[in-house]
Amino acid sequence: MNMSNKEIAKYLLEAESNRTDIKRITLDKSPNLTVEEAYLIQEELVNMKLEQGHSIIGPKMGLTSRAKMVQMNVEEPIYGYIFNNMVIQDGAEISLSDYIHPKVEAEIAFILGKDIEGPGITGAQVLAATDYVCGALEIIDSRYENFNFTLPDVIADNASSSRVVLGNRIRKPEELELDLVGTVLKINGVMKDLGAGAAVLGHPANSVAMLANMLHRKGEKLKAGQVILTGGITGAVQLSYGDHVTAKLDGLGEVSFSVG
Ligand code: 0L1
Ligand code: MG
Repeated sequence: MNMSNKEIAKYLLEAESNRTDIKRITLDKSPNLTVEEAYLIQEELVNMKLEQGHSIIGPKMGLTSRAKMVQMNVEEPIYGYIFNNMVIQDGAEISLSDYIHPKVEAEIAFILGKDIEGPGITGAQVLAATDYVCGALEIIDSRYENFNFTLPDVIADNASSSRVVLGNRIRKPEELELDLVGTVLKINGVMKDLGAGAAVLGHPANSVAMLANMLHRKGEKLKAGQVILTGGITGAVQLSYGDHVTAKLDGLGEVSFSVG
């Protein structure tokens, strides 16, 4: 079945708003989908969300850990977009019925003070352009059955983006060694995973640099004021009814939410 990029984007958006999972689009709808074409579908999806009146908080990076890159057999992470209606207050309760099969991962977010335009951006340039960093919990919720996708599928699906909880403790990036930020993810007091900032491409600033360089390929840049999720320090853990999720990040405090 041949569907246009717009039709596929609409199909993905409907799955998101109806909270129903779908078969990956490379199974039958677009078997030969390339990474480049997948980003065009993502662009349609982003434009549709903008037309619905939502605004972009910032792009995010995904598949930044070595483990996820090996699992997906890719050399390069991917990006997607976080919108204003995806932001959850620290400590809030979410309803499991608003999701398909959500997972959570702990991350570091960057809040930019200056625009960053590739190519050739380095982590040091990113740090100089960053006003603040904070801890974050990202909820990912692939629209595909059983999180079963290929790289182009997940790119088209806005990199599984669903929600984000930003921590209240904001710090200047120079106050911390971000690669050494120890992170513990707990559910109901039980440790589910742990890591350090270096799990994200060696240093979370490298993730933002890579994002700026990737966006340059389509003539875009990172903008002052944007909040950038740099990628999971921990693995992604499945959420269930009654879960109380906390991430503790050294120097960045605690971020939490509950699942009702
Ligand atoms: O934020 C992420 O790393 C998610 C990227 C997409 C892969 C997934 O859904 O696990
Ligand atoms: Mg993530």
